[in-house]
Amino acid sequence: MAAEKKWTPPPRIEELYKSTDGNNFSSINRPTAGPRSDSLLQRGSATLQLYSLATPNGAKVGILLEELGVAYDAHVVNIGAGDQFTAGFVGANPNSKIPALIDHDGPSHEPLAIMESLAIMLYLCEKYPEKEFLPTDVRLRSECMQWIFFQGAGQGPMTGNYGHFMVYAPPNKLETRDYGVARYGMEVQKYCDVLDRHLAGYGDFRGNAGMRTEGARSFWWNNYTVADMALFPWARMLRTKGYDRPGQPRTQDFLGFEKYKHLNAWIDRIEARAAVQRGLRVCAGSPKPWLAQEQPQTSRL
Ligand SMILES: N[C@@H](CCC(=O)N[C@@H](CS)C(=O)NCC(=O)O)C(=O)O
Repeated sequence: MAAEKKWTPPPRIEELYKSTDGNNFSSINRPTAGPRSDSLLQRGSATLQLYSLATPNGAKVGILLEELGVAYDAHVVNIGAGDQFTAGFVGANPNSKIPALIDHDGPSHEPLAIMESLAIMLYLCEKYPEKEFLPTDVRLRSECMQWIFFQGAGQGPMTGNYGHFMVYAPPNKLETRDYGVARYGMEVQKYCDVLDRHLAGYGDFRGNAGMRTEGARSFWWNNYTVADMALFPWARMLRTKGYDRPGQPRTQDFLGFEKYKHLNAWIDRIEARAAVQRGLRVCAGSPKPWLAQEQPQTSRL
């Protein structure tokens, strides 16, 4: 029997870069940070300036701003065209990823730039506490923060990586795609099950794992909070057409998304909110923004 070929990495990772050719983002991906052009950010008249795109990470902030009903200007950052690498955007987010927010009336009335969608959301919830989207009670706040971290460290990246291997990875990398889709798709199913079980009423945050202690929850704690707004866009992504491509099964069928009954009902409830519908359209520069070639637009909301 022939010995199985062993994978041996080259001495340095740079020798492998070529093998990423053909993925949708390979032309803009680099291992270094910093600006690639001198362009500065556009600025509107509101104190809050949002630089974003209608992806799930962008939608989180768009939804919260609409739910808060505060004034802001929203600027489309076309990540397919490399707008995230301008000097202006890098000044707001050294990691060159949407969304970024600049509050020109930040602490001590000084401008404050914020990167990371969840950090932006927590900042806005604290700046505008009237709607009580971030619980102040210590127990509820801790529960809320756990789900916020769960979202940012797990649900979002895992779903994004699943999407990468499902639709953006090079079409000829068959084994790599199978592996990536299986690995991240299984994780995504697990995350969906965690969410579904929470909404079904399992878990009481007193350590009674698996015990169904309450009835089904309408929102994350029956009250609608920042955790709902954070978790919603990536969960919804799996039942929209975002990862559907001709000749491939629909992602919702592929992952068996209909079996997450409580999760689906929760998505329906959130989708029904007018502010959420508006939030999903914030910075929607094109139906497939990552493929768009047009110049950035500025929209006054
Ligand atoms: N953890 C970040 C992730 C942001 C993120 O991944 N943004 C993507 C679009 S959804 C992006 O800007 N990608 C462009 C790039 O990586 O060059 C957040 O939640 O803000």
